[in-house]
Parts: sequence; C-alpha cells; structure tokens
Amino acid sequence: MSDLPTSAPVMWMRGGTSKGAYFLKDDLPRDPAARDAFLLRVMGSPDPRQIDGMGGADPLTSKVAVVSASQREGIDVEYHFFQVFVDQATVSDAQNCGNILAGIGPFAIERGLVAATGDETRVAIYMVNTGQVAVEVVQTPGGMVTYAGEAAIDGVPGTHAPIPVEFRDTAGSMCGSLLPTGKPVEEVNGVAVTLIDNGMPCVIMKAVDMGIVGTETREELEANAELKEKVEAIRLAVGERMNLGDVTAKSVPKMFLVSPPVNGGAINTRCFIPHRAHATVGVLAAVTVATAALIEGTPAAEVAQIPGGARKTLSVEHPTGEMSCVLEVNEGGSVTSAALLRTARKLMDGEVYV
Ligand code: NQM
Repeated sequence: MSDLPTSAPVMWMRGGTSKGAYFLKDDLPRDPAARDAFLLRVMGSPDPRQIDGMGGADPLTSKVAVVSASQREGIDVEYHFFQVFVDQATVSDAQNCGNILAGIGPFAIERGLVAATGDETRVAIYMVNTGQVAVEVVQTPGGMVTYAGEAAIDGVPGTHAPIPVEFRDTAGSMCGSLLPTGKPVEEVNGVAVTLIDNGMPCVIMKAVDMGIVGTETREELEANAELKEKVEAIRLAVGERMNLGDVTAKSVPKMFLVSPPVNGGAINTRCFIPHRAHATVGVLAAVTVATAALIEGTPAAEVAQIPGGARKTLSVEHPTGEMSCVLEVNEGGSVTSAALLRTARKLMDGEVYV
C-alpha cells in the first residue's frame, strides 16, 4: 500500500508474560486495511523469523495494543488488542489479551491520557474486543509511573512494580454466554470437553484423554505432531458451536489440556494458543480455566483441588510456574469477579519504521 505512513510513535512494553507494541489510536492509519498492513510491516509478518520487523517470532511477542481516551462514563481509556500472526498475513482482533492489558495503565499515564493521582493511580479500561471492563492500579510515586518493585510473576525473571488487575462480568466475552452450548461437558471426537468463555473462549479437556501426562514442556508439546493434529481437529469442530464461526484462521478458541496440580496449586495446565503451546498461560484464559474447575462434572473439576470459601484463590499451574486467580463466587456458585497480579515494563519509547 503506497499511502501507508512510513513510521509511527510507539512504546514497546512487556505486559505480563507477553510483549508488544503500544500505540495511540490517532498515531495509526484510520482505515482498518491500512492499519493492518502497517502492523504487519511493524512486526515483519508473514515470516516465521519476523526478520524484517520487530516481532519476536512467537505469537506471545507479536502483539499490539491500540489505546485512546474514552468518553464512556467511569472509564478512562479504551484498549483494542490485535494479534499479528507470525507466519500468516493476518491481523486479528477476534481475541482479547489480559497480559498485554497489564501495560495499558502505565502506557495511558505515560502518554498523558490519565493523570496520576498520588502514589497509586487507578485506571479503568474498556476492552474494545469484548466490550468489557478491567480496572488496574499502577504505582505512581511522586506522580510518575514506576516499573520497579518487589512483585514477581512466574515466566518473567526478577521483580517489578505490582499491577493488580480486576475483571467483572467477563462471562460470554466472545461466545455470548459462559457455556455457549448450555452444557458443562460435550463429547467431541470421542473426548470429553468443556466449551467455555469467562473472558477467553476455551476448550478444556483432560491431558490424559489426549494421550499425554500434562506435565510436558512447551518444546515437547510442539514436537508432538499427532497431539497437535487431534487438538486442531477438536478446535475446528467446535468453532460454530461456540458462536465463533469458522475458526480456521482465528486464534480462538484456546485449547487446554488439564491435569491434577503438581506443585500444590488448584489445577495444572498446558495450552495451545491455538497452534503454538503457551510458555505460561493467558490471563483471561486462566480465569476461564479456573471458572471451569468450579463447575461440577467438568473435566477440569475432575482433576482440580478447589479451596473453600466465597473468595477463592486458585493457583493455575503452567509450564514455568503458576498464576493465582482470586475469584469471587456468588451463592449460586457463579464467578462474579476475578483479580490477578501482573507486572509490566517499558522497554523502549520511540518511532517504529515500516
Ligand atoms: O488469555 C496469549 C497471553 C495470551 C492471552 C494467547 C492472554 C489472555 O498470554 O488473557 O493473556 O492466548 O494468545 O498474552
């Protein structure tokens, strides 16, 4: 496209266990086709190595946040997430991303969209992809964002400033309802699965039913061609039933293989997102799998260890540690809110050229 801008202001950030480009909406082309063409050039896609762009040759580092001020009541900023596929010329907003979300609060304050309010600043974020809201608290001592602190999250070396993130009413974010088929368990290709969406459309099955233990490394999972074929066949079979349409070229639903916890947590997970195995676990995906573990009779519930009380901390184990989800549960047993701890870090602030 000849009318693309040649560059744009950008901040590159790690958000949770992902990494990507954070843009102000006004700094990108308005036309969606031009914007997508620009983002493909920024990341260097399609190319498995993304050698001619900034992407890290991994879906977890080929992510884009587009941020703008919000006119909605009680909301500070709007966050539109885009997954730039690594080896396909595809830019998709058919999923949200709770890891990149972690950087939205700091970015909004740094860009002047939100004024710091003392040592901590609350930022209310409207997530454009799903029409839902997240609230995070950013450390702003002396009115300036700080990324330094003592909070540690598995999958990221070192410690950083804590960014607690809270979600409310995430059920049916893209599938229309928590259980889009109305049933907690379905049989697909002979495997018992839960089709569920509490912030991220997910298919959850027992690892053992797919012929693995559930403690395999990311590399072992990605080398298992037979497993990947079975997982993809189930994914393609359930897209329509989950109200996601034809999911052939989409990055949802996420495919979970769950097993009993091995490190004192609530449940152990391995996740295909959907073709690469996740190095850790997605944020909204973890909320969704934790929610499934609370529903009687599901494959997740069968392997999970669930703590008591209306406020439950479920440690979701993943290939490099765990992610703790604090879930509020109402009298009917439904999850009403979820809170997680994330961190983020500004990596560079400048101009990206295409
Ligand atoms: O589920 C990767 C990530 C994600 C998604 C993916 C995420 C979420 O870890 O909220 O964060 O599933 O593609 O960044």
